Amino acid sequence: MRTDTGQVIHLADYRPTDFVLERVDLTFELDPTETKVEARLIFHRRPGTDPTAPIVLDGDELTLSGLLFDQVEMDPARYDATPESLTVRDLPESAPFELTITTVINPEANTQLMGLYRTGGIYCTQCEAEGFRRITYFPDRPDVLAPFTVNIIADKDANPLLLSNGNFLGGAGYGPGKHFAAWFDPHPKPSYLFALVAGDLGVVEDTFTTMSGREVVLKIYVEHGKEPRAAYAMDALKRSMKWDEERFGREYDLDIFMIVAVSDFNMGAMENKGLNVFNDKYVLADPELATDADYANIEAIIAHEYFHNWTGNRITCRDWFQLCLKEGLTVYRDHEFSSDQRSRPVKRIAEVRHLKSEQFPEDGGPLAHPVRPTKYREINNFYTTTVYEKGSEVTRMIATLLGKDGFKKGLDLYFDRHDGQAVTIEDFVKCFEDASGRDLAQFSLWYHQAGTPLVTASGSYDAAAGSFTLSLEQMIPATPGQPTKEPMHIPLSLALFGENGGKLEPSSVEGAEYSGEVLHLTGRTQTAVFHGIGSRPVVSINRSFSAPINLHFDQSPADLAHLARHETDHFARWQALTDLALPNLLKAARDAREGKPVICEATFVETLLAAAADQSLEPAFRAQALALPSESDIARELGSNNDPDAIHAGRQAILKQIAEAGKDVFAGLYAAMTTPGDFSPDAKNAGLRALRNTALTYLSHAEQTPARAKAAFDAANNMTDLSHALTILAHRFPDSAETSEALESFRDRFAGNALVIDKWFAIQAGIPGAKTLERVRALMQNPLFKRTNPNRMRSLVGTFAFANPTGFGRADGEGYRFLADQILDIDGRNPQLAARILTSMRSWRSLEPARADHARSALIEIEQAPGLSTDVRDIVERTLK
Ligand code: 0A1
Ligand code: ZN
Repeated sequence: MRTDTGQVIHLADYRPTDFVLERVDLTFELDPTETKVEARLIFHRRPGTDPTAPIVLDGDELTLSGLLFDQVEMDPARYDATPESLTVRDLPESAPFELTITTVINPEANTQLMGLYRTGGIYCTQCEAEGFRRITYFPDRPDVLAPFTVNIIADKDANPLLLSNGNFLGGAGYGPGKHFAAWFDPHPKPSYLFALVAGDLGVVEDTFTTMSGREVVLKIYVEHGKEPRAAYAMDALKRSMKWDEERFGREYDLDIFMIVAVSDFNMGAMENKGLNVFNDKYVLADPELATDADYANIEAIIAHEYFHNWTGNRITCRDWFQLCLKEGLTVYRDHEFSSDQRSRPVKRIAEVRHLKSEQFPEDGGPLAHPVRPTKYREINNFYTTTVYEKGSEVTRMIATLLGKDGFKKGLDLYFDRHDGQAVTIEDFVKCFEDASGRDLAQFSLWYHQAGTPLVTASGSYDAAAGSFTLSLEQMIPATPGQPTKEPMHIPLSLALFGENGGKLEPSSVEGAEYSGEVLHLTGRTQTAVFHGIGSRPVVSINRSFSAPINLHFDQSPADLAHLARHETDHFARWQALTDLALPNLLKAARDAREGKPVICEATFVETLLAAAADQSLEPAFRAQALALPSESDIARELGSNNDPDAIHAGRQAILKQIAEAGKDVFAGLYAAMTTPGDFSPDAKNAGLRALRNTALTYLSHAEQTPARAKAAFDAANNMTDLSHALTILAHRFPDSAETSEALESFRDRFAGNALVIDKWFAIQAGIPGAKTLERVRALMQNPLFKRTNPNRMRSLVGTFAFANPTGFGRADGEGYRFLADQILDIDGRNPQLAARILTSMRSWRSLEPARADHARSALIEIEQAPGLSTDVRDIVERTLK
């Protein structure tokens, strides 16, 4: 394991390599513990650079077993090899030369899951960001691109499949019991996109005919016997390929596209050229085993990785500071895809919920960083919701500023201008400036300034003048390393609604650019006057969440209720309902803390129940409206001195009051929202299930007994309904006989299915209350628990730390101490996973003083432990700062 060197990498230090890599030829002789890797690399010195400079290649835990220079053994005086680097001197001034580097690596011992490793009996690689240097010495950085030839030699019986990037060149027997295969990828690529997979897997095959009429073979590899469960992923892949052609004119560029599903994977999936490797959680689905959320995730991630072929692979990042160049853009593209495939407003609500619950706390805490950071200690720690989700929001704002066609023109220019290159955010933004003529200099601050802007709005109506004045102010909070901020360009989608619910169109607007229903806030303060407004308007600001900001706008419950009924943008209706809910939930938390009774305001309950019963609204929308802000949303809004128990108690009391007031509505929905015919995972049917299950949750609050949930559990014929019923039982009635029985029957029925057993662990890890820690400890002793499997770790330890504020945050601090022990244990095997789970501590400073003290002690315990990885040291030190 790489332990911390304290080295910080700065964007300002970027310079191109001294040597240009022309070609890569790799030969792998696979063996579980001693794999031999021979890398033949052809370089020439970059013209104009120091003619005496040595070449320095990256390594990570490597030992050199051989080095040839132009096929002749190299004089040891000319090179130095350490586990971290290979330096070669006295190289030709301009002529190309070849280095042949031999290393021997141990895939079986690779528990970090970076580089070449073993999972479920197969060989697999993960090279982003810096995993390739664990395979061979290499200029392991994204701006070094070359065509790769890959030869794989392995035992034939154990590894009938030998896969790598690009197109298949050929294969044959190779001595007794062995065979080989050769692959060639003509598209120059950086090392992080390299992949190799070998082993024995089942396959699902299909084809796709591209818009220019080429036939592409599609293959999804899964464990034998699981082939039928890859059908949905295959369908999602074909829809993604078609959509990218139609929406963005992007055609696939190899003869074959392969996906391999593996069970041990640190992240969701990886876009290696022509050979995507997936966490099997995001490939495998059938109604009995996968929830509607699983189906939606599979569709989104299949699309995401496929879309990377153009945004990431054909055009890649110059350096890792530019990560949002590929990730923000590709998330934006997968969001658009899912919006087109499903319901746009419902998808937008889900995106914003995710952004607020994951990215806003990051941006408001010690781990805040710009979308395009300027320094890092460990790049693995920058695969964050800020880079991905806020990066996507920034891309979305460019589309809002330029309009759909303007955005498409800019993106076309980007593809034309930069195909085959490794570029920067500045190059990307320039394409949109050049295509539209719009100056994006101020807008670019979104890439450089961290922190969620707070926009405060207030309005006044002048009936005599027929004008409405809106005063706006923006404030961007200080974040680590950025004490002061410049005002940003914030595009606010905005509309005015009249008393009868219709839209009011202003005759003119003074004081701010307002076009296409977008108001451009560019000053620190700004006053916009809307003329020609005949009656007092109800204003809707930041419709569709056009900008990722916090908005403070003091609107009356009556005005919010008006928007919840009349807004034409359904996202904004949901926002109005949320804005009605929040003050109730905040007050409930305060009242619960002081032992006062919790009382819910009437307009809110009436408006919410009216939306729930409104048949003109999509069921999926109604389910989202009824799912109140979460406990961590409430904590974030409260901001400081948080007591998770009071937040929980207050929220539960509000849920109960809504449930009691709406008992008939919920009983009606529960009866009516049935899905006809065979199971279908489409958005419409998923919406019916979501609303029915939400009704069930409220009914269980009204009835206060597990009976109805248990009956739903017994009757369920799909995983969505089954796991929802089990969650109600476990979270609401943890000590009931019904719950024990359901948990046991679920475990027995699915013991052989890892992905479903992950749900069983996660549901229990999420049970509110102080007692859950003991349950989690006991579950770690369960024979089904597997420490080395990242999905299993995330389902138990991750869910407990990220999604159980009262359990993890129990008053005596035992939850935090437990986490410290787990982090140190995980860090010894898999630093990336340890660091990610540790980010669950990012909001510790907003806890009430006693809990904050416990949290700090646990963090210090981690910080002081010997031999920490760079990953964990970086997170723990930033979290404590
Ligand atoms: N580029 C991938 C994410 C990814 C990053 C690092 C990894 O290392 C374990 C794996 C995957 C994506 O955006 O999907
Ligand atoms: Zn990605």
